[in-house]
Amino acid sequence: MKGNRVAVAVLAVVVLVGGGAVPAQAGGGRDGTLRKAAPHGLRIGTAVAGGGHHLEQEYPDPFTADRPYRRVLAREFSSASPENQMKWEFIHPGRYEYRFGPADAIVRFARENGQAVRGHTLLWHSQNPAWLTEGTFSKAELRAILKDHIMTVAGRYRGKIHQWDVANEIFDDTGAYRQENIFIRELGPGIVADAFRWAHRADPHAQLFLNDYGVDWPGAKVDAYEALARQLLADGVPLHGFASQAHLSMRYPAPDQLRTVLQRFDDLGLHTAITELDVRMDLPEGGVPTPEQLATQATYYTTALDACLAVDGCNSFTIWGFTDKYSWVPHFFPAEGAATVMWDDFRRKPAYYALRDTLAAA
Ligand code: 9MR
Repeated sequence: MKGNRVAVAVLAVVVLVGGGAVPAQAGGGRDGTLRKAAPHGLRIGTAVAGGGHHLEQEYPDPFTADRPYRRVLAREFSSASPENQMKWEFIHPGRYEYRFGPADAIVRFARENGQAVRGHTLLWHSQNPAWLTEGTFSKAELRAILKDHIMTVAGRYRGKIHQWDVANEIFDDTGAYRQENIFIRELGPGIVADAFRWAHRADPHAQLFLNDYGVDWPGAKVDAYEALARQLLADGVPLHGFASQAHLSMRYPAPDQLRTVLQRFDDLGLHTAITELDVRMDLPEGGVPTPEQLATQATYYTTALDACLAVDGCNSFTIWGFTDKYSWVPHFFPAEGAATVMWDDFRRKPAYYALRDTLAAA
C-alpha cells in the first residue's frame, strides 16, 4: 500500500543526483503538515481532547473552546479519535438516555475538514456509567443492553466512521480475559464476537478493530490476541483489524518489536493501526525536558511510525493528543510528562519534525 520503501529511497537519491528542483521531502518543508506529508492510504490521527480527565481541570472543554487548538487539529490531521466523547459514561449516561451532542460535533468537524473518524469504544471495562456497573440485571438484560448500545451508537454514525475500536483492552497482561469487564464476566468471552457482529450490522462500512496497550512486543497478551483473531476469522466474525495503542514510556526500551507484532496480524489478512501513541518521560527538576530527552523521544515516535510504514495493511497512525497542554499523562503518572509532539503553546518538538520527515520520506 505504501509502496516499496527501498525503491522510494532510491528514487529520492536519483532526484537529488539529477539536480532536479523536486524537493526530496515534498511534504516535509517548513510549512508542511503531518497529513500532507503522509503517504497515500495512511491516515494520521490524533485524540480529540475532551471529557475524561479534562473534566477535573480548570480549563474549558478543549475541543469546543480552544480555537488555536481546533486550527492545529484541522491542519495537521486526517483522522480524529474522540478521546472520551464516545465512551459509555459519556454518550450513554442513563439507561434510556444518550448524549450525542459532543460526539456529533467531532464527527461534523471531521467531515468539514476531510478527516476520518476512529470510533472509541464499544466494549471496555473502564469509563462505564454507574447505572450499568452498579445495576442489577439478568444475563438476558445485560446482553440486550450491550446490543442496544452498539446498534444505537454505531448506527447513529453509520457510514461516517473509518474504524471502530469495538473491543478495547479485553485481555490482561497474562493473556486472560479481564474479569473487570462486566460483559465478559457476566456473559462469557463469546460476547466479544457478538459485539463485532452487532457493530457490523449497525455500520457495515466501518473497519472493526481489537485495540489494546502493552502489545508492542511479543508475549502472552499478543498471543492471546492472535489466537482470538484466528478464531473470530475462522468463525466468520467481521473482524477487520488489530491495533496497538502504543502508550510508551522512556523508562522502557523503544518499541523495536512492534513491526513484528503488527506483521503477525497483517499475515492474517487484517488491517493494523497505531491508535494512541504517546511517549512519556521522567521530567527533570523544573519540568523541562533536556535536548537529549527530546531526541530520544523523537526516536521512540519514529520507531512506532516505521513499524506501521513497514507493514502493508497498517492504514492508520494516531497520536493520543498533540499538545502537552491537554495530555492525560501527568494526571495518571505524576512524575512523567511532556509525552506529546507539541508544547502547551503548540510549538513543535523534535518528535513532530521527526514524524513529518519520516512520513515525507516514506
Ligand atoms: O485520555 C483519556 C483520559 O482523558 C481519561 O481520563 C482516561 C480514563 O481512563 O482515558 C484516557 O484514554 C485512554 C483510552 O481511552 C484507552 N487507552 C488508554 C488511554 C489512556 O488512559
